[in-house]
Amino acid sequence: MIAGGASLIQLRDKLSPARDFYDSAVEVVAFARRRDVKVIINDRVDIALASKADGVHLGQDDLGASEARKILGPDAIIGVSTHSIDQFRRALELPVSYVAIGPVFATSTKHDHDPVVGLEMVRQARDVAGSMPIVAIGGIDLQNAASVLSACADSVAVISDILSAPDEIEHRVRKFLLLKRDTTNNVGNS
Ligand code: TZP
Ligand code: MG
Repeated sequence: MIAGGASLIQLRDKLSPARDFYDSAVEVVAFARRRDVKVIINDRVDIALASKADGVHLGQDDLGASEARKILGPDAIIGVSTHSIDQFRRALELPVSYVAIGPVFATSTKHDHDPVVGLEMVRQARDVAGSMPIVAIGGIDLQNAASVLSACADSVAVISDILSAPDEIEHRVRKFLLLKRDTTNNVGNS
């Protein structure tokens, strides 16, 4: 992913015991930092702190963003997932660095996910977000990413598309970034 140009990578591990997740985090953070790439840890503020990661990504049932901010400090990247426009609005009041919204499309990566929110909710989120960066997540692939970026998400968070062809991860990440560049140029020109 780094070779393809990713600049912010989330380490997600729902299965490993904490000490194994921590070991992976230490390794990933060291590798990424040497390449000037930021790493955030999914769900776990304790592992983010202990591994000196750049931040944490919080779900609705994880430790709250205010508590995470107190623990990780003012420079940490703290993001929160939201699944409705009400949750999104509430997240805007929190000390977060970005707000994620999803699942935008159907996904099989997260089995307990909330109902699909669709592109319309990404547009609604943009209307209320001000300068808060919006990360769209859930079922985003190279075919539909342009529509998500055109709905004015700032970023897309992608798992299955880039894992669908393990030999092509670098190539696919680069294609996502080209889509982002092209869409941003089009939006800027219109
Ligand atoms: N939260 C909402 S959808 C999702 C998460 C973590 C999974 C996104 O993965 P994929 O494979 O890109 O749909
Ligand atoms: Mg989570």
